[in-house]
Amino acid sequence: MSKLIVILGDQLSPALAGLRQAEPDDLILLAEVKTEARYVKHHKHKIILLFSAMRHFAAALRQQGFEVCYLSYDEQPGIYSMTDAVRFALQQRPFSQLLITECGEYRLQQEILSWRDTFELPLEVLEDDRFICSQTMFAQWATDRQQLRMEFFYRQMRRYTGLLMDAKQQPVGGQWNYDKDNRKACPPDLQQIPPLQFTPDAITQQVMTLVETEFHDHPGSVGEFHYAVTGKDARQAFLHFVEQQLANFGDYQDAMLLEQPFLFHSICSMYLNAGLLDARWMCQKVEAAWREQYVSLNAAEGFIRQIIGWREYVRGLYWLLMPDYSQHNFLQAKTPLPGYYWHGETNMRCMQQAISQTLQHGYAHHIQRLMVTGNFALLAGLAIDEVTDWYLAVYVDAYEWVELPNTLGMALFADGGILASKPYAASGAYINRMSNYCKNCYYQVKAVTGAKACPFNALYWDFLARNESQLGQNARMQLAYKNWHNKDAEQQQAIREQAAQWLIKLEQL
Ligand code: FAD
Ligand code: DLZ
Ligand code: SF4
Repeated sequence: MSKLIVILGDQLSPALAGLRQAEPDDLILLAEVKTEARYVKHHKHKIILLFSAMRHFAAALRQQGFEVCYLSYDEQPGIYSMTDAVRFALQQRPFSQLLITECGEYRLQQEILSWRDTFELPLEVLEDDRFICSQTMFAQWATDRQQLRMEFFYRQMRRYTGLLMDAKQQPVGGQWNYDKDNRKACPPDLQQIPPLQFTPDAITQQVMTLVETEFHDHPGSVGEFHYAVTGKDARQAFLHFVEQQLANFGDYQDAMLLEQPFLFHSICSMYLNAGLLDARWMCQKVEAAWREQYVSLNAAEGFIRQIIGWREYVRGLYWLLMPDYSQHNFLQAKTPLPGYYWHGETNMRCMQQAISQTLQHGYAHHIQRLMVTGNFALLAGLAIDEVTDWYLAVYVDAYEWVELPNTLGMALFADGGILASKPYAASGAYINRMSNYCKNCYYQVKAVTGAKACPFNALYWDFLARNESQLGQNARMQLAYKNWHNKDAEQQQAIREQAAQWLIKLEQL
């Protein structure tokens, strides 16, 4: 008898474990459902990308001769959840087995596991081997370690994949990590080559109309959608990055420039996370670009570290520690999220830039997410659940397995140091060093107190003072605390009063 094979919206990979088991008499199910489309207010571009990519993927499967049951959002009343979609498909004919590949989010995984009781059918959940490190392999790596630092995981992944390794199994160039070369500010006149854009085809246009009607109150605007929706186009976008931007990726990885939303980043997480790109293939292309002397080692290593290091590491951590991980709030952060996170209207130029491009493109690069919006949330003590919901909603690449460790762990230090050895807290000086935002800001980056002082400054010192009982013993915070204690009592009081003012008028900054 045939199998019912379920493919989720972020599993659009021809080599998916579930699809490798597909036989001619099986039925493949893809479903656009309300529970997935509405569990946060996903950015409109995310819904367009996924629904259109799902429809293109289903069409390609049919062309290969597979039988596909595709449930589109507006054509199947009564189907709200993946469970409803499976129930509908099971009514089509008898099946011997229900098959799915591991899903990306704990929330949905619980729903899937409940199918064992809901449906009288054996359920097989296959390992998602699109990730290089399985959940079991990560758990083995984590066993008996006092600290789960990314850098050591990354070295293991370099050995395991052989990427950027020499014949003696040593890192090429003699170092594992060239991060110190990747922190240059970007000259504003350096030529920017934009990421590849795609004109929406008929399928995408249909989805755009649907999203305009059904999701009009979600962030973003339908009209500006130009992302790839097929594996072929996503690969073309990535190769464009390798040819045009990768050479500068390393040097300017942490830089930010006014009105330059993409700089030299790949803009590929949204494709990779949906399954349109393959992580191993991407890393091989980048390694080849270095071996052919097309790009420097710090660029190639910097990129590969993000994929086989950070990306695999946060996924491993997520599955190792969920569901408890989402409950952490080490610094007891509970201030409500100010409205400008949702509309971008603030006098803080850095926040205005990071948020407005996020709302426009569903994209901001890592340093904008970490050191602008994330840093501000950390310093102001914004409520963890509101901040994590915001990050999950506004980015096209957002799925909880990658968003939660990055937000709760890296940006907010809410896990108390499981992911990061110290909080990524910084004053305006850091943003000024890495961008040209401050020159164009209403606030003065060098001032700590006063009506026009940069709010990041007093909030930074106040963050240290406020959290000294939790952070004061952290070895990597000693210099920061020494600087704070070097200030006299009067200075400290003025700074803390200023911070209190900012927190009172947080909505008006
Ligand atoms: P590039 O700068 O070109 O980097 C290349 C690739 O490396 C990315 O496409 C991505 O796949 C991977 N990568 C880089 N850094 C990380 C990281 N820290 N964790 C995981 N993968 C990484 N990334 C997501 O994919 N989804 C999210 O929901 C997400 N939320 C984030 C929230 C916060 C608070 C922070 C600080 C980071 C978050 N990131 C998230 C990580 C990172 O910011 C994005 O992956 C990156 O900005 C995507 O842009 P890009 O494709 O141009 O990346
Ligand atoms: C994000 C998303 C959205 C918006 N819609 C759907 C959908 O309608 N059907 C579907 O199968 N998947 C969707 N997804 C992706 C899922 O939310 C994702 O598979 C899980 O969160 C696990 O990562
Ligand atoms: Fe941001 Fe402060 Fe710089 Fe303004 S001065 S852009 S608020 S860091």
